[in-house]
Amino acid sequence: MSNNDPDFVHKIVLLGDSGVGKTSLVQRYVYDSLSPDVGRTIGAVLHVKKIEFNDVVHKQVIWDLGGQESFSELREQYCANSSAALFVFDRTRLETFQNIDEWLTALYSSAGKIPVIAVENKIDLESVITSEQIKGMLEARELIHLQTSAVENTNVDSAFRELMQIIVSERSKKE
Ligand SMILES: Nc1nc2c(ncn2[C@@H]2O[C@H](COP(=O)(O)OP(=O)(O)OP(=O)(O)O)[C@@H](O)[C@H]2O)c(=O)[nH]1
Ligand SMILES: [Mg+2]
Repeated sequence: MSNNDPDFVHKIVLLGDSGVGKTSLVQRYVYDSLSPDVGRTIGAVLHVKKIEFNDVVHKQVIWDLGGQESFSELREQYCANSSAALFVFDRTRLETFQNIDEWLTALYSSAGKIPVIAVENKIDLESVITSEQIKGMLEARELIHLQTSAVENTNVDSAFRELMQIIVSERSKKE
């Protein structure tokens, strides 16, 4: 196997309401760029990134789902066979956080109870959600919480790396 052939392939899915910044986070992470006018994602878009992690090459197949309600029937199909997910919410819109169970239900019903990181995006802007609200909701659902800004490129790589770390440790538990 050449150095560039992946040893492992993981499907990662990005979930969350329309406009929370899923596409912006993926653009940052995969292409190291940001276009302010990406537009709403229609259906879902697939991206691929290879990363080296603990001296092993991992291929991340990243599904960026369109958050609009009209795509809700497709969600479960897109979530099938995922290894892990990022649930993204926008700290300037409370409802994007309150809709968490709608997203988790769709995810878990098709992929099983896979690891999820809750990503509080747009930390370059003022928040309307209290840290108590976030803590309460996420602790009850046993989700890790990370804060990102796709615009300022804060923590974006770390979010995907942390997810890889979880995937790898879950895999080793099963072996
Ligand atoms: N200030 C700020 N704006 C952001 C950030 N991330 C994304 N945005 C902006 O939020 C808007 C929506 O971002 P998208 O990445 O298209 O959101 P999405 O979640 O992919 O939306 P759908 O494809 O409709 O589900 C865009 O105008 C982005 O530039 C951020 O971290 N900070
Ligand atoms: Mg999008």
